[in-house]
Amino acid sequence: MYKLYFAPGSAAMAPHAMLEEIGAPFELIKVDTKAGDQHSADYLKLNPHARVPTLVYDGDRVMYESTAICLFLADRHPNIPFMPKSDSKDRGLFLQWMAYLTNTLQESCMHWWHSEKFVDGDSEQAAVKCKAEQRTAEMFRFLDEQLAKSGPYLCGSTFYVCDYYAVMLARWTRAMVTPAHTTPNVNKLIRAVMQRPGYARMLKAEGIEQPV
Ligand SMILES: N[C@@H](CCC(=O)N[C@@H](CS)C(=O)NCC(=O)O)C(=O)O
Repeated sequence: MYKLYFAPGSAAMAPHAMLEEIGAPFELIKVDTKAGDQHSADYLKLNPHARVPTLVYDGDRVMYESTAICLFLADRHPNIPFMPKSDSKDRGLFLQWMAYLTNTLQESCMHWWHSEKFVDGDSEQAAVKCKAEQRTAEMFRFLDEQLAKSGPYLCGSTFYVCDYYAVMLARWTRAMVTPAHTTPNVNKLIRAVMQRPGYARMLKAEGIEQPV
């Protein structure tokens, strides 16, 4: 039995979609981040950074960081090929995308969503947000070109969990000037990923929609 602490539309989307697909029993525990529940004493014992997602597994084992949870679940449930095997030709590219998505693209989105965490002052925050919006759009344009050359998935013809991760981040751009779903090949990727039962069930369970 897994327990996934999540907030709707958060970085929990990708591991949540995996759990929906894996079929192992899991419990979803909603953390009301708008109300500040991530700062409660009980939650901080699980995740001292006051963020979601957090995964509890094997009774009392705890881990956080969305990408790490995705890789962990992919390792544990090889019945669904969420990640290429270590000797697969796709392995290097897959790891590249997981790292790029989490530490570059996700971070750029975070600057847009939470400019107040990076600088003080209204005009400074507006400047950070403006730059983050440009950088995020550039990165999605780059991904779009990659997909045009060697899609429909990030590693070519095979879906892996990096595609869940990219589509989760695409949703985070929905209120930006150039949302990711308006680039044609990212749009195709979103549509393909939404056909997967896990992603569709995750959207429903979280009560959110994915713009296409
Ligand atoms: N690097 C972390 C980032 C997690 C993160 O920032 N989660 C956001 C929601 S997407 C959160 O919990 N925000 C609450 C807050 O900042 O107070 C991960 O990928 O798991």
